[in-house]
Amino acid sequence: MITVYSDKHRLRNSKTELYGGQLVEPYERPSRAEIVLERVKKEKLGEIVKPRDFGIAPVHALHDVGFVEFLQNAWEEWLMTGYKGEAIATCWPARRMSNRIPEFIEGKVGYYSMSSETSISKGTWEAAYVSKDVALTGAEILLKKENKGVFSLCRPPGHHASFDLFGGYCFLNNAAISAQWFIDNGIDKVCILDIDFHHGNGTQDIFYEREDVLYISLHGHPRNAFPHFSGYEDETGYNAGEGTTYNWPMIPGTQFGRWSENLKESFEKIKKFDSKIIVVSLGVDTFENDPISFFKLKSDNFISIGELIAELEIPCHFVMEGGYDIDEIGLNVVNVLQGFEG
Ligand code: SP5
Ligand code: ZN
Repeated sequence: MITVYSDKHRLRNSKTELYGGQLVEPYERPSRAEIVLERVKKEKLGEIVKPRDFGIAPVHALHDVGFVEFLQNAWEEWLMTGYKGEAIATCWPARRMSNRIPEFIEGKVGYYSMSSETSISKGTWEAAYVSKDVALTGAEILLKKENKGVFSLCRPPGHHASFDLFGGYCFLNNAAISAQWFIDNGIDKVCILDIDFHHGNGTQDIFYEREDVLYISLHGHPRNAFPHFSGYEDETGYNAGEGTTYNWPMIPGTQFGRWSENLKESFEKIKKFDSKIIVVSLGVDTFENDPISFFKLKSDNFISIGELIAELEIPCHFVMEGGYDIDEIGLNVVNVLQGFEG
């Protein structure tokens, strides 16, 4: 399987994450991608290719122009205030408040974010920009070369990023941008299968009213898990998109038995929808040792996940999302890909 990778992900190297009331070293750190890449090489998964520049148009196809401009300028604007730390949101348009866009950067950071653990720092935009090129290059390879599967080693991740919101370590929604690219290149229906531990609120939101993109997510129940305000079972789509969103929230301690039952059930939805391509939002934070999550999947289970997905016999674009146990992230990710290849 071809892996798309750029070392420009290192430009996303924020020093702070707001976690449990402290500023800690971010869980979403550069070594994550390095270790996955090492494993890809060690296991001789296949060729490693660099992304090409697809420009900004595919970003504007799904994200708000003002939001994109904000991401581009946020760090410079934050520096100009004289603040000593990284850009962290502290104030939001919460219930019954005004939705007008503020002028001052502190207000804009709140306006354009869905959570505050994710700091914006120097290089964040540049890395996010290349991450979407990694996803788009992977999409192009899958379509043009008629591969059965391609792996886009995106970093930073994307599935929490919505039309005009960043957060959850995400800035641009790589999986969504890739799905839209498939649609724009002649694939009339695309399924996004999100197996990251967290609900992909951004992806769901972007396609919530669309009938051409099926969004399916297996994740920690929002009662207990981030992003807390999205991912309930009764979120099923709206208007034309009614019935094209499926959520499988699961309780703390969930093991592979229950998890894989839900995966198999989601396959029935995928078969019915009959899409020609699946974008897999591939997070391995479902792993038992993940430091911020609460499922109990074991490393071998990730092989089974790949094998199960392969049974669908639909070309898959694997897009890297979360996974924070640095020691085993390479093993777990490549297990999925090798399981898929059989
Ligand atoms: C892409 C992705 O996986 N993003 C995840 C962002 C999670 N951010 C908030 C984490 C809060 C974790 N609280 C965990 C409590 C564990 N004891
Ligand atoms: Zn996650």
